[in-house]
Amino acid sequence: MDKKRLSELVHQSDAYNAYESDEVLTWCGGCGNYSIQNALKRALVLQKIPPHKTLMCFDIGCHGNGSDKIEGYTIHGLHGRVLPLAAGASMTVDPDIKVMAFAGDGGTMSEGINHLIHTVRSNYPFAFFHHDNQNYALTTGQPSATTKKGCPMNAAPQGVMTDPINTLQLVLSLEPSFVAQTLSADIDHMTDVFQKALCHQGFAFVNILQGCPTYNREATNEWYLRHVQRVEEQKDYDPTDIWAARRIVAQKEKIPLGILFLDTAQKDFLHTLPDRDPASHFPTREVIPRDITEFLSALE
Ligand SMILES: Cc1ncc(C[n+]2csc(CCOP(=O)(O)OP(=O)(O)O)c2C)c(N)n1
Ligand code: SF4
Ligand SMILES: [Mg+2]
Repeated sequence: MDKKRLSELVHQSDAYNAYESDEVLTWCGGCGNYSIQNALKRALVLQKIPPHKTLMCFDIGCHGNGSDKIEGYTIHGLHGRVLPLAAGASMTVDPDIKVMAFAGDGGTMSEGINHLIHTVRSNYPFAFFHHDNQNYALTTGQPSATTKKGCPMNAAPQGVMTDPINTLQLVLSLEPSFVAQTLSADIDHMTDVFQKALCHQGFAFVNILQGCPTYNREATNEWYLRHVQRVEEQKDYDPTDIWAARRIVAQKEKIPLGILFLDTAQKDFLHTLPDRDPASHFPTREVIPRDITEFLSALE
């Protein structure tokens, strides 16, 4: 069965519906957050991960308002701080729980850029979905570190004076283990990339070029679709070659999409820790279930 057909069938399944929440969606019409969350649900279902086996950590922002739009365990943390939140969670939850983090370009590339650097270096075991809509959207369209130079924004009507930061170049300079880029206008591509990120043993950095029709009128879905180039369609592209990845994100002709870099040999943070003699398992495995019925009834 082709991927498109499979993806459509997933959308109609009970496993997909288990992720649907009753909350009212509040994003603007045409917002990329709809398709991102749709692709995430498809990817989780295709990976056979049910809602009760997830822990989704959300930053503050438009994307973060998705925290109650999806079933599963969710935490809505502080602005710019979702990475240490998810890193801590990934160290302490049961290893069967899939930890994920979601944040915008504002929180990630300014307030929390220090956390990004150390999370990549430490290779914590969780997947990170970076919603890059090139602005601080929830606070009504201020420029972020990824806004294009010269682009007029609220609070910068003359346009931003600095060049945008090259997020992928920064991440690739930190010896990452997984770096991918995808596009909110292409739900099948996102579903595919998200599944690979969910399977990765280590920190999976997924940059999502997200449409924000309300505040980012320059990089529209149509504009992106004209400018992207899928690395999986380039037969000589080698995602295990860090310099190939660094070259492709440095050039300005086309925006690369797909798995740009993958190092499966790198151990994630948990597996770099020495065993606590004589135990050779995670501390969470040592939690002993206790019957607390008697204790609870004493409190009534
Ligand atoms: C430390 C801190 N600084 C600023 C804010 C105000 N604030 C809340 S959301 C937001 C914009 C978020 O932009 P981004 O992270 O790109 O997410 P988006 O809304 O674009 O999805 C800002 C500035 C805050 N809540 N906390
Ligand atoms: S302001 Fe932009 S990111 Fe926020 S909900 Fe509207 S379209 Fe989406
Ligand atoms: Mg943003």
